[in-house]
Amino acid sequence: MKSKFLFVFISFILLNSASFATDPLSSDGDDGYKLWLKYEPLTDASVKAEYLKYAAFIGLSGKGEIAQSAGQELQKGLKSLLGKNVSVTNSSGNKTGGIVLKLEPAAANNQQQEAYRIQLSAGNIVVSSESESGILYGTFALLRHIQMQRSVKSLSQTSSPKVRYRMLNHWDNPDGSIERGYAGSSLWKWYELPECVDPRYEDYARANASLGINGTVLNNVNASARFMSQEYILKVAAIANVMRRYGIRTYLSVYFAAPKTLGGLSTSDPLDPKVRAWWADKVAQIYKEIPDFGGFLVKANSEGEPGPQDYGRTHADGANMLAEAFKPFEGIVIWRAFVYKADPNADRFKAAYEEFVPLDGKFDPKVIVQVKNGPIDFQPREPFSPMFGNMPKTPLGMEFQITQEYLGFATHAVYEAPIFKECLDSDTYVNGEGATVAKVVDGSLHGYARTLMAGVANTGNARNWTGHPLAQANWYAFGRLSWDHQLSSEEIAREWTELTLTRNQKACAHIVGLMLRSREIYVDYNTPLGLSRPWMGVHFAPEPWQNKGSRPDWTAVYYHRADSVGLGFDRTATGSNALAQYQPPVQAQWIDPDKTPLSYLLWFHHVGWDKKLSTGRTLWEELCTRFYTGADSVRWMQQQWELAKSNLDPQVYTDVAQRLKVQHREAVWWRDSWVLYLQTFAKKPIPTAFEPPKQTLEEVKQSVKVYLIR
Ligand code: GCW
Repeated sequence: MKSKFLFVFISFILLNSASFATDPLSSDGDDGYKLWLKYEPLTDASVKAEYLKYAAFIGLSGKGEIAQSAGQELQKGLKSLLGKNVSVTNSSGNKTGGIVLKLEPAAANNQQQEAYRIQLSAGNIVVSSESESGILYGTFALLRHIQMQRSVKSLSQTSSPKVRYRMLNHWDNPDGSIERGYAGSSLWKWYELPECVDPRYEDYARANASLGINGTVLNNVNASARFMSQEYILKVAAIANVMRRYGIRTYLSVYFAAPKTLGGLSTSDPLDPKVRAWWADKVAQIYKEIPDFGGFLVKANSEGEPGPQDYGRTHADGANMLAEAFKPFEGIVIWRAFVYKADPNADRFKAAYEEFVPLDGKFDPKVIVQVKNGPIDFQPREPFSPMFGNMPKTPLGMEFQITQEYLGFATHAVYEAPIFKECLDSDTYVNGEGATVAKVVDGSLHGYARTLMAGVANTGNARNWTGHPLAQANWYAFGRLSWDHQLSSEEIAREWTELTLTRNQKACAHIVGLMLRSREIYVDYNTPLGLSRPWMGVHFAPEPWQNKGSRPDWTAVYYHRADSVGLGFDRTATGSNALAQYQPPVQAQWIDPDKTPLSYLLWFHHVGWDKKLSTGRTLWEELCTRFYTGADSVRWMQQQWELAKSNLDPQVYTDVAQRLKVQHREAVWWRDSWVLYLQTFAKKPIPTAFEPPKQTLEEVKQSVKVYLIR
């Protein structure tokens, strides 16, 4: 009796300590920590039986640490999915009935080292690749297939990444805060590093590797020079040691004036030999500690950050100086194109193009210029940046924003894959039809050797990583698209939902439907018909009336241009002529207000309040219709969520249900602010189909004021 009790007690301790190893603060129910890597036991008996036939062993041919991670992950996954402890062996010999992870010699015709193949061969499931990273990606793909209870029969696949550098950009500060972060504080515990290595770093790496992400920039682009000190390089090295095991290279954002502020030089002029020597030494010092260091990300001469222009030099001078420092190493320099000058008469839309396009061909081959998807700044809907396609001699990387800076922070459900896809699928018409932004970014249009897709991370130390449980899908979608931009938003939503929330097909359909419509719903109540930036400061409270700022383009009225005549920014030849930055066929889509798709209308035209639109309604009526149906549609989202309830974990169900209530309240807030404010120009009644706002403009303004009090 006594010994039985002891056995039960010891098992209890072991079980709990085992789960603590990866799950340091687990609570009752699904707290979201495991993301899409839950590996919940298979419930379909016939599928389970199929895989059990291949569960005799895991044969691992790679000896490096990435291959070891693949073996471990597979073992862990199978244990939970099939309930079987499968041992890992180094040589599978002629054995059958197992899963073989096989490193293949590099084939001459295959450039894509990270590609993988999964097939049934000689009685085994074989995952093969030329690289250990490829094996790891193939292993995650196999686990995804099993998790989704797909049959062995549909297992065969080959896959290769379309873009070489697939990375997250963290806007994390050394004090633990995150710029535009809504899921708690930074994952990186700088004050505890390098001695304390949080087990969570490994789970972060697993999650990224499962999507094919192979790089991470740990710190904010508004960078601190602190990261260039030996003390911090050692801290970074401790994180890099974890990332390396999952094929992820570590990068840093750099402060351009570090030679002065940290190095004590009298200048940071990129053409000064002492400055060049300082950076060369710095890079060498980093490689001593981090042999696979990825490179630098730089925000220069943007929003007050220092840069080469402080010394009369160009972006290319600055980037090339850093590239020179990386010459002896594999690392690269990623130079951001997010710049806009303080010219009150200028159109900010045009700024990045004007500064960068003339520099085409002047950058060192080690430099990639990283461009935000749209010309302004991560708005809920923007036309694609006109830079794409217009710098054929310079690799242009894509910068998407995963964190929901302009998309309702952590209280609004907005599935972002459609935003990413909309940009990637846009045709630049450079050299004719079919020249999509995706083809610029994946290098196929201009033959770029180095290609990049970056996403500004939405992670933080919230237990579920992203604050809003559905925001995990945005991290997931970014990663999947950075690997293969041809996947559809729907496929990705389905995968994520099945892996993360429920395998029940009906419930899945409700959730996927909600996700797919969520972005348009948000746009409708937030910035319909091509409106943008109705906010300053915190980037969330609705302030379309905001007209005072230290620069004209730091006011809301600069963007929407509401007046007694109408609404919208004229970017045709009668206005700023930003449209001229696009190829003629693109201009043709947007030049005529009668033909411009409604979703882009106010981006390019100042439209009269009474103008009849293609819907048969006037501009004013259409605006009201969008604001009202948008806000009402959040109710529809609530219903869809409710319909999935019985198939959801109660903790996740409640969390999302509560956030949807906030979303509805805030959607009404947005609607009322806009409608009441625009009414002061349009001077028209709200169409009778809609109930007029319950509050006055003054009351809404007051509530925004309260929201913004520090
Ligand atoms: O969107 C703006 C943000 C800033 C950010 C900047 C940038 C990191 O409001 O917080 O700074 O863009 O991308 O550099």
